[in-house]
Amino acid sequence: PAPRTVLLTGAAGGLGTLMRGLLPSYGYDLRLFDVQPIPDAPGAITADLADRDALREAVRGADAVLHLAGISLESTFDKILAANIQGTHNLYEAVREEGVPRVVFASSNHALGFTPRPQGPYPLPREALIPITAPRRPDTYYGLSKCFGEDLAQLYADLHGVDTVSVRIGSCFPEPTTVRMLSVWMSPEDGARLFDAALTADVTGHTVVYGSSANTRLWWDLSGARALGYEPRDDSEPFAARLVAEQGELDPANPAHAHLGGAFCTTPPIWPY
Ligand code: NAI
Ligand code: 15L
Repeated sequence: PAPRTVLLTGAAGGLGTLMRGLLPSYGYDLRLFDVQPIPDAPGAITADLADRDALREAVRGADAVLHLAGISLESTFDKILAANIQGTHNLYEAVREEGVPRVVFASSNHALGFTPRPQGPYPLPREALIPITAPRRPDTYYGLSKCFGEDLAQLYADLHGVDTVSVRIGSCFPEPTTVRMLSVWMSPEDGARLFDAALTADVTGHTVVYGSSANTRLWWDLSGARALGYEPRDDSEPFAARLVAEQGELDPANPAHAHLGGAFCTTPPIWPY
């Protein structure tokens, strides 16, 4: 099949760089967009999500947008408002105006970070996993902006017929680095599998799924992602012995260990942005 043209926003970031490496082998022709220049990609669009004209030109003729751009940790409300809330609205307006049929939105576990984490022993039975219907409980302004993005996606689906798959990503990095991440880790390769499924699945409207590998210590229900055609191949468990030896098991009395969102649920969580 012909490559599908996908606008990748946030292409200079950690996840964007991983996906720039992995998604072309699925047949995608990626257009890259980020406020930071990407020296090794001369054709990349260097623009801010505040720039509506640049966004409109960037999405024109694309088959889909994989929307990763934004502030990815807690910050001040004003910065989150500009990049994640107004920026995501600008993106959806460009998508609507140019008739792009699908968005895959990088939502986050922090949209419901205050959900109490399930306790082991692992693997948990399905009924103990956090269901996709769990109420949202943002742990930060950052998490709140992901709730906004999901609701914006629903509005644009209902009102304008733009389809979105919102992926509530756990932790997508080359390796898990904390004991919490053993439960929410998504390997980059599984990330590419899930984004490919979300970009191509035969679904309409707004679909919300959790995004992680098939970890032995999984806390949430991956059945929604699997229903898109996602078949995870990785499990964090090979990293468990070393991380637990170094850090100990999660302590139920430690507030940074009590919830899905981990240390985002403690204050103050202002990172240098
Ligand atoms: P990152 O911080 O490494 O990359 C974000 C990129 O967005 C950066 O390159 C930045 O320059 C760009 N950006 C920020 N504001 C912008 C603006 N106003 N206009 C244009 N570009 C802008 O973050 P990472 O880890 O790559 O995450 C990507 C997306 O996935 C983010 O939306 C994040 O919230 C989401 N996510 C990531 C997770 C992970 O484990 N990496 C977990 C959950 C969600
Ligand atoms: C996120 O939403 C962040 O963007 C990422 O940097 C990680 O902190 C991840 O969640 C996580 O919860 O580990």
